[in-house]
Amino acid sequence: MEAMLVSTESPPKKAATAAKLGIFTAVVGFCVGYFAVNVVGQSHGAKHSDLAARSQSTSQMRAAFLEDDVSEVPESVARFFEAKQSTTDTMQVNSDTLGITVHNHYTEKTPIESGMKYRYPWTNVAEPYKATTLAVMTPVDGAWYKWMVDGHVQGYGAVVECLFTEIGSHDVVVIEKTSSGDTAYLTAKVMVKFVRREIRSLTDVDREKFFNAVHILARVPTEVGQKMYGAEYKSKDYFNRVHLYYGGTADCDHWHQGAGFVTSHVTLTLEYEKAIQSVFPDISVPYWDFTLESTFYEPDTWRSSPIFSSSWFGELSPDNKLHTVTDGRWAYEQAMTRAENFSAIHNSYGVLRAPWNNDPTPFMTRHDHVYGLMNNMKPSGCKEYYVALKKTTWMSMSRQLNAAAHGHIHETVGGSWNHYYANRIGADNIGPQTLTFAHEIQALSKELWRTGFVKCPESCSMETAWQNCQCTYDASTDTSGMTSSEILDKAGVLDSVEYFDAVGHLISKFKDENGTVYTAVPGYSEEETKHIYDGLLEMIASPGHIGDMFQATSSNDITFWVLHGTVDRLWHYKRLGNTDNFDETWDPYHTCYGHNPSNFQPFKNIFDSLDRYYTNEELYENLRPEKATIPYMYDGFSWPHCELQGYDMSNEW
Ligand SMILES: [Cu+2]
Repeated sequence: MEAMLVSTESPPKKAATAAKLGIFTAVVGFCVGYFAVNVVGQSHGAKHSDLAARSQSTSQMRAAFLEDDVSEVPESVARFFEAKQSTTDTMQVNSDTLGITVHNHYTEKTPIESGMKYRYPWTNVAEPYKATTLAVMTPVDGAWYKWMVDGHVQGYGAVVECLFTEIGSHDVVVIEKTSSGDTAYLTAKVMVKFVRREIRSLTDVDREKFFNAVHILARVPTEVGQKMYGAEYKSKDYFNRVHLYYGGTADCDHWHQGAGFVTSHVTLTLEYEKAIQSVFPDISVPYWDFTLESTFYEPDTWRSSPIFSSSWFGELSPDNKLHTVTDGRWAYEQAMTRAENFSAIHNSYGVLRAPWNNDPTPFMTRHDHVYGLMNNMKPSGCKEYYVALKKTTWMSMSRQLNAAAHGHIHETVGGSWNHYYANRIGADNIGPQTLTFAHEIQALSKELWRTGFVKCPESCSMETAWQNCQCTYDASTDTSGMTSSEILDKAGVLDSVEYFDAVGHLISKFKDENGTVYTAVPGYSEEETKHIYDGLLEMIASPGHIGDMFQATSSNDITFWVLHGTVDRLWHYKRLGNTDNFDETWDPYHTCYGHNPSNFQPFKNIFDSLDRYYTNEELYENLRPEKATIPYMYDGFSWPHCELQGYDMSNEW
């Protein structure tokens, strides 16, 4: 553990960081002017008084230094820090008034929700690589103060500054000596963690730094980046490939539609956070609380939220044939081409995308339509969060986190287009029913691909038009001898689909009580039923082109990385709450590897350096929010806009 004065000479670790930043200067050069304007503009007045205070404390420091005759701390102080477990993280000796505050420029105004019941347990929290102010709460007139951090003299005076560089618990002692010679001590444990904040509450500098680090990961390959930034650096393509390997194989989805979704995505985000911190050690991954968009916008207006300005997440519905962002920081964000040498999984064009998504576009894609129709959804929000918080079992909560509390962000950001049979829906037929069906297309056609009925060409050159290189089900070449209903049943489609007949009647039951597929759906003749099955198969036979966020390399879109922290934040809150009402049993009955407690996930050396992969249950334990070893925490758990709508967002029940 180490801590140091901001103004002292750099130990090796800090020097290494400075070198990194030096390398980086050229790359971020273009935005330096922007930083300068903002920083100076915001804090001109504040800076003045700050400097005055600092020079005052410097003069105090010299005098205090000469007066320092307290060279040892009492036994009780030493014992306090050695104790593995204590009920409190501060202790006073010879005083009941001495107290301290720990803050930085964020927590000075908005303290972290910590040190109270059903929140993080630590009274004093600091953030690594952020200038931290340690201050005596009510300094005694004429008294002399000395600070020790992790056994080293940190400074003198009622206020000192400190820069922690390692996460975990740090020991702080402040010694007070009054003019009459009385000595008192306050000992405090300070928990140091990266704090994840809603992206809108970051300073301009921190937000820019985060986005710039994301750009570095997109442009510097892992092998090069590890030489520059160290072993924790991994490129964007590395993360895309991992997500593709676990979400894009034919056997089943190892990362979604089961409890493994939570542990995998939360740990992937943490691994990503470590990678961006290898570039800038003081940043963390912000989260996007889309309940704000959900609350304050309508389905046809939420894409105009300022969060999608070209210098933040970028445009959500680029108006061009490729559905590619062409303006701002995500303009022409690359999707890896010629990926055959990099990944065993890719599409027919060799682009690093889900194999059922035969889009040749070499850039990140987004669309506000699904299945050729304007998407009528907006992010889900307060209600879905509330429902997640009130779940009483881990199994049901993980399902809610996987689905509704995820906000429909993947679908509404990614969208889909170029479905071959979508034009079967006539313009005058579009109603809520058609849209419900359109929302399901991606999942349904993916299952047809998984069962081998939808097939994609082995490979297509980039010159091949998309119409000639489609993934589709072709009845004329199907040698299985199966009927449409048998194919749909084998792919599991009949258990979940909601289909609407030509006049808009909903058909959602395709099986009788015994699970036998109807040869005549109630209310329809056998002839009509066959027609329904054939039509349904044809409709979902063409997965079309799917926006990156809505398929297995969703991690190519910046919105992916700010989305799963949002889900994790709810999980933190739940686990800090009343555990008497939360059954944490993890059922081992999932049929797809990746979703059971003993299944391994592709992560190692995240919480230790044992060089072995973690199982889901190990991740579940390591990710407990109250643990000292988890490197991050969230700034808080309040949703005033949800409370105003009548949702009780407490976790105390
Ligand atoms: Cu995912």
